Amino acid sequence: MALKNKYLADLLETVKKRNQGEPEFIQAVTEVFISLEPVAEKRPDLIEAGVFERIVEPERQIIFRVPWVDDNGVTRVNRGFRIEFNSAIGPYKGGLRLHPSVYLGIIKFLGFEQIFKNSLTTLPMGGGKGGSDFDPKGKSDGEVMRFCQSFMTELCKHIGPNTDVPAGDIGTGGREIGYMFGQYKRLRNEFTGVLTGKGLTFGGSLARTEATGYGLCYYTEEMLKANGKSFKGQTVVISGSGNVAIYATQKATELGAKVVALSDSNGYIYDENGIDLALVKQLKEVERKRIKEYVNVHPEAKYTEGCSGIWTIPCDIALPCATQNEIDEQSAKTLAKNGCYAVSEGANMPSTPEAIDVYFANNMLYGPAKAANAGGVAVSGLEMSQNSERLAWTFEDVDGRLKNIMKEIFKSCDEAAKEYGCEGNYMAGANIAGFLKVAEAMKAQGCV
Ligand code: NDP
Ligand code: 2IT
Repeated sequence: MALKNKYLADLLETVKKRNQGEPEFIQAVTEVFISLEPVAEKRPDLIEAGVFERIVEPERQIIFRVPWVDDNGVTRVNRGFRIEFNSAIGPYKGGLRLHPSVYLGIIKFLGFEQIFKNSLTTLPMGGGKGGSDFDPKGKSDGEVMRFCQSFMTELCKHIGPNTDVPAGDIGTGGREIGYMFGQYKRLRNEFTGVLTGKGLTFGGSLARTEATGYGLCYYTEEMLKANGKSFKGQTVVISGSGNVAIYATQKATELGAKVVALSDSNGYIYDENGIDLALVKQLKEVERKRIKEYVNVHPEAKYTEGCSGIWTIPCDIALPCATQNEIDEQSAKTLAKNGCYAVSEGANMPSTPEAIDVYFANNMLYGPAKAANAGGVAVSGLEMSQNSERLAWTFEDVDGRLKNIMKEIFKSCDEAAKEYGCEGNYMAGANIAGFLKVAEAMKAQGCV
């Protein structure tokens, strides 16, 4: 799809020139600009206030060296990033990704999307993202700890509970957040809610671990309900087998669905009896093993090498929960051909633009990442509130608030889509609703 609005088309050209070699960032901006065309037509005041130009330029980009010593005494060097993208509605907020594929373009696309996602949660959080090309896979606990301590030694100069509050993402879970929190506290001599996703004994929130996967299912259930459907009795395929995938599997199953497949970057398992989640948790959360080990316990299940084949499994609902661009045009066509009628995104930007076109061409329900996976950062926002009042809420309290937030997010997407003439297009609805709140704040605060 090409941009028709001349102002946005020209601005997109500038963004492309300024951010060469960062295709994921350009992809994210292009999608948002396409959605915002009716807003640009209706709101010349926002163009006059330079909101569009300003929102695509990060407020601050920090890139730093992360030296650490491995178990053999060898010095290793990684690159660290923190993109403080937008603070119009609150302190920068967003996760830290630790994966060898990390470079500036990945962190910028994630930080850009985080602005709109955080706005949709209704909580006061700006957009940010960070990470490193460090690969925690195959590293000892000691190596991971030394990396995290070195990473935080630089990062601590830029973050704070009222400035910038990082959290987890791919490769960054409870272990990594614990090491980073310990180092921040030691360097600053401050016990504050500077990170979210902390352990429950030092300021973490109940239900944060479950939040993204649960929230994805709450959002998806709302979307299904609005279209006369539900998870009950449906066959679901979920990619990934990390934090988001595991708790999406749990909640979808609780809501009456049968989840038949999970994956990792090496391959996927298909278990037509429904995934044995206790086993997956043991393998992935405790033993840090590969998903193929599943078939050692369940020989009736099938393991296939290569992760993209998972989209050839017939299903009613697909929940991509691994990584960006994991569903391409061909996979989307296969899903549609096999009768899949809904795709809802736990991962960030898991569908290529061509795949999204296929969803719309086939009248599939499409839950876009910014809205559908906002439950994780929403509960991070609730963790910040608990840290500020030095209290810990119950699981039921946090989970109840999460459910309400996800319902409200669906409602905002649905209503914005209707108001701007694209009913049923929740991607446009999410981009418009998320953008407008930030844009009003940017306009009100003047040219900063
Ligand atoms: P984890 O590190 O816990 O799990 C990631 C999963 O995705 C693993 O199964 C991993 O397989 C797989 N994966 C990662 N990279 C690739 C790749 N390049 N190709 C194929 N598979 C891959 O991360 P999360 O579950 O936290 O994150 C998953 C997605 O959800 C990401 O897109 C993240 O940005 C998004 N997200 C996470 C939130 C959170 O709160 N954690 C909140 C909102 C979105 P392997 O082990 O082989 O690498
Ligand atoms: O992509 C995301 O929203 C996250 N990785 C969670 C961010 C957070 O601050 O909890």
